[in-house]
Order: sequence, then structure tokens, then C-alpha cells
Amino acid sequence: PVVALFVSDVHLHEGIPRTTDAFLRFLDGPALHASHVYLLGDIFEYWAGDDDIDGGYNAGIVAALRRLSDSGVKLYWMAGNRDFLVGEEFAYRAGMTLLGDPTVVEHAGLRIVLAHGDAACTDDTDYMRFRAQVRDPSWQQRFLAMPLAERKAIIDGMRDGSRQAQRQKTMDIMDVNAGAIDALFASSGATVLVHGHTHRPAVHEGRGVVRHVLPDWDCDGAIPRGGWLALREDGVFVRVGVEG
Ligand code: OKV
Ligand code: MN
Repeated sequence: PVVALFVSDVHLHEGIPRTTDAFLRFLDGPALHASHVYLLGDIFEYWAGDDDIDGGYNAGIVAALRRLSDSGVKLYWMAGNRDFLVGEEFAYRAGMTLLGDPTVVEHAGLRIVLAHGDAACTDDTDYMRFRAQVRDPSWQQRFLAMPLAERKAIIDGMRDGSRQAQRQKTMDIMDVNAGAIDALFASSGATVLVHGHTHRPAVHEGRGVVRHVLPDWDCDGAIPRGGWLALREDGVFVRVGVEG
């Protein structure tokens, strides 16, 4: 039996039908057989506010999440750096429990710390400043008070702008900082860390701790990519890839 599944960085939006199908197949298949499912950030390419749930694409995703939670699977959501505006309304409709970042859980006798991963990218000082701003509750309150179309236009503008800026940054500035990872282990007392965000799927083992980095998904290109991490009842982690 599988006690927990961990997924992140699906980057869902209308423009990626095959990736969307792959994620819906995950929710309506393997996820149903787990006791706990942890969505660890950037499930959406971006989220402009919970008033964007009704009708169309997003409603289909919420419905699939709801089928999973209604089936008895405990469903958890941690915000990523793209979908941090998912709120209580979304969580209620999908039957999910919102988690802070980081969160410590215990499964199969293991103490596991969960994070999206972006907060550990402390070398990217521009991003850390931006993160502090948009995670501020009063900033979010003001942003969410704007009309939905205006919010979407602002986010689209940021996305266009960052496509340029992103190219300039070296790959290592975009990876996690080793000291930030050490601090996560030290403050949590966990022996396992599961995170996504960096799009560098791997298992890093050493000094008595294990760090699982989740893959990002892209099933719309030539080579399908993505998958999840399963924790079996016996405490063994298994990495599972999408079938495309
Ligand atoms: C993605 C990263 C830019 C790293 C903004 C609400 C806000 C979403 C957004 C805007 C930015 C994602 C969606 C992008 C990743 C960067 C810079 C560094 C380290 C809002 C919801 F602020 F308006 F409320 N964003 N974009 N970075 O350009 O795709 O991952 S992005
Ligand atoms: Mn991310």
C-alpha cells in the first residue's frame, strides 16, 4: 500500500492539453490508491485569484481534485511561486487542506519536511525580495481587490518581463542554497526533505538525510516528462514517471 504521493510543478494551463490529461489521469488513477496526496506547488502555471474557479478549464481541475478528496484520499496543497494566490475558497471547493511552507509530516515512521523549494533559492536575491513582497498578506489583499482581468494582465506582463530577465541568470543561482537546505533539516528535525521548483529531479543522499527533488511536467513536447514520488507503507520511496 502507498501511504503518500508527492507532486509539484505541473504548471497547468489551457495551452498544454496533453500535460493536463496526464495530470487528470494521475488524479483519477494512481492518486486514488494513496492515503495522502501532497501537491507541493506550481500545480498551476499561475493563479490570479479564487474568483477564477468557475467554468472552463479551472473548473475541470477543481472537479478532479474534488473527486479525489471525495473518494477519501487526504489531499493537501502547498503554494508554489506561481500559484500562491490559491486560497480558502479554492481549497474548500477542491476538498483540500492548505499547508504552510515548510511543513513537517510523519509517514511510515519517517519524519519528512515538505517545501515547494523556492524559499531555499536564497542566492537569487531579486527573487527573494519579490517573494517577500507578494507573500505579504496586505499586498495580496490589495492585489486581490483589483478586477480579475487586470490581475491577469499584470501577471502576463511579469511573465513577459521575466522571460527576458531569466535568460541572464546563471543556472546555479536558480538552484537551492546548500545552507538553506541544511537549515530546513536542522529546524525540522526531519531525515527526509521533499521539494520541487528547481526542475532538477534527483535523490541527494548523505550525512544521514535524504533530499528528493520532484520533476516538473511537460507532456506536450516531443519527450513527455513528469511524475510523482510515492512513499510505501514500508518506508521506501519510489519515483514514478508519467506515461506521456
Ligand atoms: C516564474 C520565476 C518569474 C523563479 C505573480 C500572482 C502577482 C503569479 C505571478 C508572476 C511571475 C509566475 C507567475 C516567473 C518563476 C520568475 C522569476 C524568478 C526563481 C502574481 C500570481 F505577483 F502578480 F501577484 N507570477 N511569473 N523565478 O514570470 O512565470 O522561479 S513568471
Ligand atoms: Mn516553482
